[in-house]
Amino acid sequence: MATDTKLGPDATAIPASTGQLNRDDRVALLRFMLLMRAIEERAMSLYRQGRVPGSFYDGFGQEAVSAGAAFAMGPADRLCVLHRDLAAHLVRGVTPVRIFAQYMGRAGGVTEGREGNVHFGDRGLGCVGMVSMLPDMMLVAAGMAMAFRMRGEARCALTWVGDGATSRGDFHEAMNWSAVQRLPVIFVLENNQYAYSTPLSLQFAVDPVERARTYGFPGERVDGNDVEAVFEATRRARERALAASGPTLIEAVTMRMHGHAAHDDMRYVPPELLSAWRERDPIERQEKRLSALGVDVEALRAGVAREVEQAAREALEMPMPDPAGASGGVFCEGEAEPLGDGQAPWSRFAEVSDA
Ligand SMILES: Cc1ncc(C[n+]2csc(CCOP(=O)(O)OP(=O)(O)O)c2C)c(N)n1
Ligand SMILES: [Mg+2]
Repeated sequence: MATDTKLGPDATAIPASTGQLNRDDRVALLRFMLLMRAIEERAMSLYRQGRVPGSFYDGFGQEAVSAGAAFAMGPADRLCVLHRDLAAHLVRGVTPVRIFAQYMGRAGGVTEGREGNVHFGDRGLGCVGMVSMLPDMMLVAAGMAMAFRMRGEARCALTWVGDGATSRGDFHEAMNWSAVQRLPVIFVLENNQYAYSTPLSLQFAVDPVERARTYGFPGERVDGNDVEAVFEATRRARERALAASGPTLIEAVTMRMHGHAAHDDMRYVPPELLSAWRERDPIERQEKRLSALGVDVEALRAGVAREVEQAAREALEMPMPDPAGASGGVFCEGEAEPLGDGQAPWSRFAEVSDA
């Protein structure tokens, strides 16, 4: 992964834009974004054919936010992945075929057919399935971070949160509690200019980075369409978290280039706004960077297209789940993890607050 990587033979040709990413990492970031886009485009056509039930949500134009942030996290960290963050699942190792199977409600999907939408996460790969109520994943992430601290583990939790969700009460509770407890948690605010049809101007009067500061921890705004910038900001936030310096809010500024979901024609978005953002497409930007380094971007694209088509075909061949297994995987089977050192939780909280 991205940390502690060895520089490859062409390292001298790589501009020192990040200091942390080698050539392979940078290609990997592009590949995850290409995969996300190709999977979502194919899944959208499956939705239109009636093969994906319910609705369909995508993150077209926002690929850098999930790819860059997830890439900066370590294997033991935990990620709460939202509805426009498909690349995060891919970075953690969920295969495209499992994702197609998930959308189509097949037995081979991540939830084994119990859910046919975006509320999924493979815990074995460090992803927690999305709670639909927004932004409750912030509280889940804060809770996990608190558990890591109580057990004395060097791990942190990250969640994405939409701009619209920042106006909910739970957002403020999560921000405040994380600050007071100096939790090892990272909030990546995916500012895509809209919450359904509500524009930013109707959402908040104080900018989100300022809000973080007023709660007592740093907020950093980054270009959310620059995958390497998102990676860098997340890497720094993770270092803070692991150094027991507490939470960070990263505001990744981007644009929702499609409707809220497949049913939404987004007539309420001014066309000139969309065309301005089209010029800043995160994939094209990373492709330009890598082409300048001699990477064969066309070959990469073609490989991704083949892989995605193959995955879609395989998923279409998969059976539907056995209804008899519907209630499986709902409750914890096996023992819960112990706290670790036998200390009463509240004494540990007191220590943290005094630190
Ligand atoms: C508490 C709550 N209210 C309403 C919804 C329905 N809903 C799902 S996504 C969404 C828009 C959220 O906007 P934002 O937070 O900006 O995220 P985006 O969809 O733009 O990524 C809404 C209203 C919900 N999931 N949870
Ligand atoms: Mg939004």
